[in-house]
Amino acid sequence: NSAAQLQHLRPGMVLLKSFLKPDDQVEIIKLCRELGVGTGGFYQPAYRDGGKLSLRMMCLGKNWDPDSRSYGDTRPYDGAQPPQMPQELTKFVEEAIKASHDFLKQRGKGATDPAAELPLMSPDICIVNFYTTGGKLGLHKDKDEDKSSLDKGLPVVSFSLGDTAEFLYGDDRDVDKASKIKLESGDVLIFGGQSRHIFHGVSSIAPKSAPLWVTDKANLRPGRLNLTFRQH
Ligand code: AKG
Repeated sequence: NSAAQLQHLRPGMVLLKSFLKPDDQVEIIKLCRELGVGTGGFYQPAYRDGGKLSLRMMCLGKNWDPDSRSYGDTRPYDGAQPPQMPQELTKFVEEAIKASHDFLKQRGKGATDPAAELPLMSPDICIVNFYTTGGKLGLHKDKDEDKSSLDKGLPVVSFSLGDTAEFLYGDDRDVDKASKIKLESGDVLIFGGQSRHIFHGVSSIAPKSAPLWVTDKANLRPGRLNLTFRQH
């Protein structure tokens, strides 16, 4: 995508601004809506103490349960099996990793193997989060994948659609020390290798910041859709 702009945020962490084209964004939103209203679709997860997450969630490929922080074939909420991972989505993930590799290679003047900094990954799990304008997600690490996936630093690939998020990341679970970036509709964020274990979260969603193709063509309700892909 010629409009895409890549930023190297830290070793193993790349932000691809406007990587998903408007038509691709519309396609992904429609796909998530179709899957989201069916079996294993969106629900509001809760912890066993009764607290609820400030977002709605759907898993593809395998279920991830926020309360037990573990993966499974069905979800405890209603016993549903998550929908399969659509091939269309896998394709975008692979293109994004490849674009990051090209970018890292150019940047390092071809001296280093970009896959050493950011390993290749073929996703078998996607967590889809929908944040309304009051939605947020506290600083956390993604550490429930298989040990071998984590040890290899296989990246998390994240797609942002709809309203803009303020995204926090850093080495500590400390909001004041965290770096802040804006994730806008069409942005892809990748963190793997040395950055696989960063703390990250969403502090706020900017109301009415979604582009027109999202609100008018895809008819996304106010809020933000985020897809994070991983290899279990
Ligand atoms: C997660 O699902 O683990 C996230 O951190 C999502 C982050 C985001 O919504 O950008």
